[in-house]
Amino acid sequence: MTNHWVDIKNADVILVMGGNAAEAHPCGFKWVTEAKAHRGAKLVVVDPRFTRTASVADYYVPTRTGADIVFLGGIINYLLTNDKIQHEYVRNYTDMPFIVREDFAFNDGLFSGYDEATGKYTDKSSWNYEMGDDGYAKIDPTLEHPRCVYQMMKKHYSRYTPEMVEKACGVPPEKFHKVAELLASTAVPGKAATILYALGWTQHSTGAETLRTGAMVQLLLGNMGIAGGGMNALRGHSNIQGLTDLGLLTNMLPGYLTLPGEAEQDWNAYVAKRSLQPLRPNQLSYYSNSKKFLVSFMKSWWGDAATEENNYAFDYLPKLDKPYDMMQAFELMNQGKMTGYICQGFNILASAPDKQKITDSLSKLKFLVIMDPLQTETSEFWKPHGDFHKVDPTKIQTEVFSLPTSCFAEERGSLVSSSRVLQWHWQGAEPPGQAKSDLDIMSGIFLRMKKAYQTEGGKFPDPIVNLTWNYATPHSPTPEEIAMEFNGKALKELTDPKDPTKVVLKKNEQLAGFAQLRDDGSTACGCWIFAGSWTAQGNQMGRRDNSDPTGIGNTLNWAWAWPANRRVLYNRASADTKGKPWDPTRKLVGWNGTNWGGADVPDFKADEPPENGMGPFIMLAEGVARFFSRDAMAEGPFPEHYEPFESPIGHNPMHPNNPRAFNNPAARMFPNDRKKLGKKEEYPHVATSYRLTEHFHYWTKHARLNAIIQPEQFVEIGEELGKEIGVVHGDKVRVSSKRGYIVAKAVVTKRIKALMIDGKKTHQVGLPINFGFKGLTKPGYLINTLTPTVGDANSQTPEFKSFLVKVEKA
Ligand SMILES: Nc1nc2c(c(=O)[nH]1)N[C@H]1C(S)=C(S)[C@@H](COP(=O)(O)OP(=O)(O)OC[C@H]3O[C@@H](n4cnc5c(=O)[nH]c(N)nc54)[C@H](O)[C@@H]3O)O[C@H]1N2
Ligand SMILES: Nc1nc2c(c(=O)[nH]1)N[C@H]1C(S)=C(S)[C@@H](COP(=O)(O)OP(=O)(O)OC[C@H]3O[C@@H](n4cnc5c(=O)[nH]c(N)nc54)[C@H](O)[C@@H]3O)O[C@H]1N2
Ligand SMILES: [Mo]
Repeated sequence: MTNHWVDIKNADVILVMGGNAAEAHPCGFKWVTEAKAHRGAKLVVVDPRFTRTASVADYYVPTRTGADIVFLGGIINYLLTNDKIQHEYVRNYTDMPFIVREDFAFNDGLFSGYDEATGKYTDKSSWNYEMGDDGYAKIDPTLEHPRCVYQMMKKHYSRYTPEMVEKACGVPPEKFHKVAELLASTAVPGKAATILYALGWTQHSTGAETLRTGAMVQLLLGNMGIAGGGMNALRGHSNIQGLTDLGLLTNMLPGYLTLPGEAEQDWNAYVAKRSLQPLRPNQLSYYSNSKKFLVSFMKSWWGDAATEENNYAFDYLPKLDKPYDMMQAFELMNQGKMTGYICQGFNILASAPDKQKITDSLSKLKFLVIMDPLQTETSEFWKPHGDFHKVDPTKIQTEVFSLPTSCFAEERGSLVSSSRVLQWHWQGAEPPGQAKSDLDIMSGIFLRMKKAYQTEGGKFPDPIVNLTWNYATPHSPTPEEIAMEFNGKALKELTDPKDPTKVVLKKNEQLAGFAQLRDDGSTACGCWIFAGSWTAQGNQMGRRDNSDPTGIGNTLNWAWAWPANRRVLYNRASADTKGKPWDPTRKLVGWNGTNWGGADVPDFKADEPPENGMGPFIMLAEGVARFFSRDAMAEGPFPEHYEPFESPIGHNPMHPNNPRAFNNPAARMFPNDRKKLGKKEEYPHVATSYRLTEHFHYWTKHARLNAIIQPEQFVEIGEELGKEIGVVHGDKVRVSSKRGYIVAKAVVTKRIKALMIDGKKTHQVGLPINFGFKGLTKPGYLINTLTPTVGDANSQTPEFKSFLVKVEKA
């Protein structure tokens, strides 16, 4: 979240689109209720299904899954055409005045740089601004230049008309206009809208661009960086925010630093590429400090073995030939190129797309390690479970090792919430039987690996044998030791660069924050954005003072938020160019003549006078927010609609005559998976998948009470579809896709209505994900038997929310 849970209470308009917060985030959803009750906020829900969130909405709009860029692009068009934008904000705080290169082009769904032969973008050089001789990007403050971002954006989104929204989404113009007007009411300073989203936006081949389109709407309205505003990703597992923060994605390092690619063998070039220099005069471009973050991270991992002479052990970092996301891993496994797989807290047979592919792939391994408190579908992938899971164990040689782990409530440590708040928790119970914590198991594996490398050698033992491991009990590090390591410390006495007589930190003293990081190897820090979470004053994550002097809900002494305990990102943008809050009743920060301050930690240089013209988006080289994302995204600088890989239309309604622009040209798709895509003629119904509030994925079905309240798999279909196929409530239906079929009970409901898509009546089908063949619920099929292996172009998130099926009476 750019903002945080409690801050939702400050919103005047709340758009829940691409998520179902009342059921998937019931605790956080109370802040929506607060905003409605105490501010009279309006809640708008746009979802293919009438959910429990929709049931308390002021306005609900059913839409087709996989077409939200058309809807949001329509909103952008509406705001620009009707001039419902916050002028002073967009002029000063966004890239609207920037001039785009002359060779940048967009033609019938494809951007310049597209290579006809490969069907890919091979040259992104034109996706950039025009640069001046002074080394800065050119701008036109009058916004009249035909190639300034404002004019380019107006042109790009002029095609996103209410008629197109109706055609692609099945949303009639009057409903669309109602949503547009409600959002537009917040274009004035002093009004705020927030957007809450989750998987209904991310789990598409165009997921990341959908979020960007939402962010563009928020920027036009001046809703970024203000109380009650923002782009708020409601995250999943209790610590999934912590997972990304710590860089546990295969191409990442802690703190959103990125691993080098294969071509990046040169340390200085690698650092330079990540140390973005300002694109406009007087801008901060905070990533120009990247070397401090990187060197301190490598000192944390490799200690004395990381020296200036060996580029702080840069050679130890893997150089990626490609991202090794889950789909890539299973593709390689499927090709027989992988020997072993460690599945830690991951029930992949249940949770990944195309169960058959996962089964075939796991069957080709030599060994599979399961670290889980439970016996899962994955740990038993080799065992037949009737019609639900057909395998022949005599043909599977994979050896499965089950290492029972404890569960979060049986350990202490920190969890990072969607609000970016690191909150310490304490152990509630002892783990049962032989269960060990993940920390102990991983340490055991590491120490044995290290010993093997030390005694037997190997191709490149250095990164393993030189890894820092200074824990009091090496086979059982404490969560406190790990947390202190992430915060970081001084490796020698540090003095103030401006006044060498002044000692900033003593040797081995914990860092107070990332501003103290050095690029000369004198600081160590496991995750730069966590610096400040465990200081010389102790564990900041364990703080429990909920006082809130301004009433805005920031509670700066409750636990600790990254970065720098800041609760609302980009909060400099909550004040005008002179530093006066747009809305004094919801002041976050303001300029008092000598510094910035208020109810939040300023996201800005605290003593930077407003007249110097520094932009509020200090993490970007522009200093301002981007509508034009340059080459940051895989499929182009402006979000464009592409159809899901299985589409009920069969072409892109925005580019009916260009088959190349049917689907996202940059999406993750392997050739063998392409053969397993279905067509609308055979699979006429649009399916989406979602979770039930009564279960958490695939594990609460092992708990009796949860199994009692939601005992078995069902399929949600609309009344009209029920009639068409002769199915009444409680009948069994067979749902098939090109990948397989499931059989389950039908819930025939008014909650899903047929929509008119491209002039044709189209039925949508809802598939709850929480069931399977292990646990106390009625044994059944895994719904990922049906889903295709297609991934988003930037995040590689699977297209779980939009695919084609056929529903029949079983
Ligand atoms: N009780 C419970 N809570 C959970 C979980 C759980 O299993 N159980 N899981 C957690 C996890 S890991 C996650 S990631 C989050 C997920 O949180 P959510 O994303 O809120 O959960 P989903 O149920 O997947 O809901 C997605 C919603 O998006 C809608 N949708 C589908 N396609 C589209 C589309 O194209 N456009 C729009 N506008 N809407 C669409 C669906 O109909 C559905 O209502 O929930 C977390 N919370
Ligand atoms: N079709 C479809 N598929 C989906 C989704 C969808 O919306 N539609 N949603 C996707 C999403 S967002 C998610 S997050 C995934 C979820 O997919 P998974 O993460 O695979 O599902 P979980 O059941 O949450 O699995 C977590 C496992 O961790 C174990 N566990 C719990 N605590 C601990 C611990 O402390 N240590 C260890 N080692 N294990 C522990 C649990 O017992 C459980 O077996 O599913 C994805 N799959
Ligand atoms: Mo998730």
